[in-house]
Amino acid sequence: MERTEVLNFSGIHAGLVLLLLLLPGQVLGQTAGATTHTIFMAAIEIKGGTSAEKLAPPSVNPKDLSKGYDFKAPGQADKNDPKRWEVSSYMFSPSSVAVRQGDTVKLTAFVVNGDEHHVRVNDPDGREVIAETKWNRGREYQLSFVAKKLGTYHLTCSDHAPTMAAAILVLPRR
Ligand SMILES: [Cu+2]
Repeated sequence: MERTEVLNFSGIHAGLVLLLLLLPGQVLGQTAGATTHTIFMAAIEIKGGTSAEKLAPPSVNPKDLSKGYDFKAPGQADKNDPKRWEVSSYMFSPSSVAVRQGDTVKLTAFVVNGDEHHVRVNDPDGREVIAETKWNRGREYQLSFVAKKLGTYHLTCSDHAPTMAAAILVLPRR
């Protein structure tokens, strides 16, 4: 009987200790300070192609839709296969990431495709240019900023606009 009471007391005690240990963690989780997000991004080019025998080339030249698209008509794509046509598109991968307001975005970008990309990062209301620089193939670049404003920070490449772009979505802190 006495032993059971001791056990019960210990059980309550252990529960209290556990609660005290967990509570600050939960409170901290809700009001935690800003963190740093290390994001690895690559500038890439995706390609596709087929034969005009299988599918007619597009009636609208993809180059007219975006500077980031390329189109090689039958005869241009492959001299040994005059019916082949090809398309390609430059992009950032990943093309969207989410952080919370006040967090630091530490972007590391590696250029796999394209010799040159003139990139720019704009804040959500377009008032502030966070960065404006040139990225070359085979090089890795670092870009760091604090996501002060809610909304979407835009990373764009003027050489392959408007489709070579990435969005850094800034959510409110909980
Ligand atoms: Cu580009």
